[in-house]
Amino acid sequence: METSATPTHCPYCALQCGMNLTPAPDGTVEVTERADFPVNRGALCGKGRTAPAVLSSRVRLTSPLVRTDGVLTPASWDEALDRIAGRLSSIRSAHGPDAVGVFGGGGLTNEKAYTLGKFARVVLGTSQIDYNGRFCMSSAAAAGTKAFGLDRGLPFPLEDIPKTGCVVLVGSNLAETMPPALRYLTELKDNGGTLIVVDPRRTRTAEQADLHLAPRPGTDLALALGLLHLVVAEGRTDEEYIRERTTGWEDARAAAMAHWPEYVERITGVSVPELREAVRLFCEPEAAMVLTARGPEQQSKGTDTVGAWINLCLATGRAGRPLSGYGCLTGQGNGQGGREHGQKADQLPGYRKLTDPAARRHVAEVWGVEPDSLPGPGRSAYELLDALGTDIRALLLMGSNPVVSAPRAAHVEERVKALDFLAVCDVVLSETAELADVVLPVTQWAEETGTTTSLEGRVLLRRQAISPPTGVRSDLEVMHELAARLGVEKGFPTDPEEVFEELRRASAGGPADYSGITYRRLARENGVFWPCPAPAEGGPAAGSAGESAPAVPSADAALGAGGPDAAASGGTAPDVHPGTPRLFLDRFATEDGRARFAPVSHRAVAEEPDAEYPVLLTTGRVVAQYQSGAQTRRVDELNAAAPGPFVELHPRLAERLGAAEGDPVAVVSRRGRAVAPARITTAIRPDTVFMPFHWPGEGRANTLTNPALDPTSRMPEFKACAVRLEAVQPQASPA
Ligand SMILES: Nc1nc2c(c(=O)[nH]1)N[C@H]1C(S)=C(S)[C@@H](COP(=O)(O)OP(=O)(O)OC[C@H]3O[C@@H](n4cnc5c(=O)[nH]c(N)nc54)[C@H](O)[C@@H]3O)O[C@H]1N2
Ligand SMILES: Nc1nc2c(c(=O)[nH]1)N[C@H]1C(S)=C(S)[C@@H](COP(=O)(O)OP(=O)(O)OC[C@H]3O[C@@H](n4cnc5c(=O)[nH]c(N)nc54)[C@H](O)[C@@H]3O)O[C@H]1N2
Ligand code: SF4
Ligand SMILES: [Mo]
Repeated sequence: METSATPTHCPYCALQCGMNLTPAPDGTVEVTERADFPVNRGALCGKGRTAPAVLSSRVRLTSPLVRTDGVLTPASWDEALDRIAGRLSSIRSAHGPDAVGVFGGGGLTNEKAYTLGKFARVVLGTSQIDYNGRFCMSSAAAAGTKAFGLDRGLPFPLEDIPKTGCVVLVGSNLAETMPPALRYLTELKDNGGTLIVVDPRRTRTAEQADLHLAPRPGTDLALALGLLHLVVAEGRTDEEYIRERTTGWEDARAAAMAHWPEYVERITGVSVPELREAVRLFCEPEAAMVLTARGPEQQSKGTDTVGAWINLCLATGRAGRPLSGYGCLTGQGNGQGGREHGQKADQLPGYRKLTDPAARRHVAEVWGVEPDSLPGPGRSAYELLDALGTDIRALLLMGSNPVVSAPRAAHVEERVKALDFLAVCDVVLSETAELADVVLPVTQWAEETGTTTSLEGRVLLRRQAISPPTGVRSDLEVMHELAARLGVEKGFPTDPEEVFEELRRASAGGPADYSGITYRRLARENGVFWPCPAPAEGGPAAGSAGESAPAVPSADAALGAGGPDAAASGGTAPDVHPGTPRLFLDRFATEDGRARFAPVSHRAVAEEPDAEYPVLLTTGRVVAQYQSGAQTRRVDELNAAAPGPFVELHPRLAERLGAAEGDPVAVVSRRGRAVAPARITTAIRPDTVFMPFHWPGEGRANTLTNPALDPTSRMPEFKACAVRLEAVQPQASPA
């Protein structure tokens, strides 16, 4: 057997660390350092290092399962596929196409996400498709689109971070959620730059900060407005930039001026001197950045909140300029690409809008269907899950475990159980797959090739390194087989490169234009940043040579061909667009090229604490587990490091409760009750408790969370809901 190392990328988060995989003679796979990939330069976190454990047939599915007499029972592929196609088609005939729903995931490769969106619209004819990315960065995406006319998580590569003057990191615990990226912040400080971290908890990331602001959960909007108020009051605005490059300043300014520092201090708990210090650190250097993650975004006002942080960048001239800007740290492995190519309720490939007639015509032509046959926009993720068992009678689920990860999870679990039919494609028997009528075992990262788009907007080739075990098939094969059984013989290839070739055409001319990217290029270069249009017919792409004007207005001409990695990768052919590492330097992607201020004002969280539920619960992650834990809870080393849920609380709260370290504590919200051991620490605000959401069962954090949705992004309020704490008598251990 071939034992050479294959350069590829991690299956988990959006950093998409490079790694080498080598199959060992005993059937295991060895992960070794891949130093040529510039983003992580060989460094990996524990999850990436242990990822091959999930390839083992000890923990994964290797046979289709069909529910027979109430029990999931091994079955042949034909039996399982026939069952799915039969049920989907009879439910569609009885209740109409929208009675069949599809739920995807931001971990799926671009090829899978694209095919899933096409499958829903072309084969099933349903409008009811959305995905877990709605729970992830949708608020930042909505705010970015409003402000800049385009949403790409980071509009600059990570390598710019150490060179700026100040980074404000809002609600990101990078040290645990993307450990190799911490290096960029360390280098920033080594270079004399400063780091401000905004987090209700003094996290491992906050410990690195020059200034840590610890607002009450759900008050970032007030905080950002208070900072903008001070920027204006202290005369630190960049009037020329505001005049030349933005619109809407008057209204945004008026809204911010209503947020006096003392008022903001009362709302957030961040003192006026701290606010002033933050403004000084942010405004004094020549360049600065604001980066948000799930903290400020997973709120029922996440879009306005991110809008307020963008306002701060715009008012100070810190967007669309070298080493300055606003960025969102996308989360899942393909969180960026997964939101561009059509598994979102309102979207067509290339980040096109499903409601745009020109977009419908373009994509329908690529798909060989009539534009009118494409359904309109459907429900958002939580609304879709909430409709299961009522309007939506059948669901095809690929790449998510909502029974653990969706808000108000006990209700979602009930809705899933109320379905007439559930089919799940997964690599393991997740908690949601356990409820399915048919489970299909699929191939995963190291066993298949595909592309992902990292948090930098860098499209990457994740190469196959080993053969899949017998019994499993790829998601692309599943969709091909189901399409054929549902009467669509063509248009669902199983070869990822063939899918990518079609995706290129479907995305051509759209905001997320991949048409100039090929597998061959990706194999040669260390990723290509979109937009990357194809060369015009019969001539070289404008801008490709570095001396002519870029084809994309926002392309970074200063970088020249090939972007930051051109030297390392040997450069690109002269008739090839170099890709766009840095956006907006010349103009924003709006019609008039100007960025738009958001005229936003603070409002409370959907559920403020009261006498009955006096404490705020916020939720998030720990370094050793990933998401719903479906994959990482199957890895011994990770379980040893993070064996189960816990409730992080301040000593004052613990004392009032009479709870000691490790004692079980019940956390009760209007949605339900969860129990987990106390972890007592002064690193959290005394009015707030924190739970990670990686576990099912008694300690499931999402039993408690509030599905109050942001009106624009439809993001649920994972980061703030009202709870009360109750002491639980520890179970007497048997004598
Ligand atoms: N180990 C690990 N890494 C991961 C993942 C994982 O599950 N495990 N998931 C990946 C994915 S999909 C994502 S989206 C990213 C998420 O990456 P992060 O956004 O870094 O992760 P979270 O822990 O959800 O939230 C970050 C911080 O927000 C803080 N926070 C809570 N409420 C508020 C608030 O109201 N305001 C502010 N400013 N902060 C608040 C929390 O205390 C927490 O420290 O991580 C990716 N990487
Ligand atoms: N309380 C609370 N809840 C949260 C959050 C929070 O901060 N707090 N964060 C939210 C965020 S940001 C996110 S992204 C979601 C994530 O939550 P989920 O959507 O549940 O994400 P995962 O646990 O990654 O689930 C992915 C599933 O797909 C499977 N899988 C992996 N690769 C493939 C593949 O190639 N094909 C197929 N078919 N299956 C595959 C995995 O085994 C796993 O079962 O959770 C959200 N929920
Ligand atoms: S930081 Fe993210 S991409 Fe890198 S090894 Fe860890 S999980 Fe994988
Ligand atoms: Mo996420």
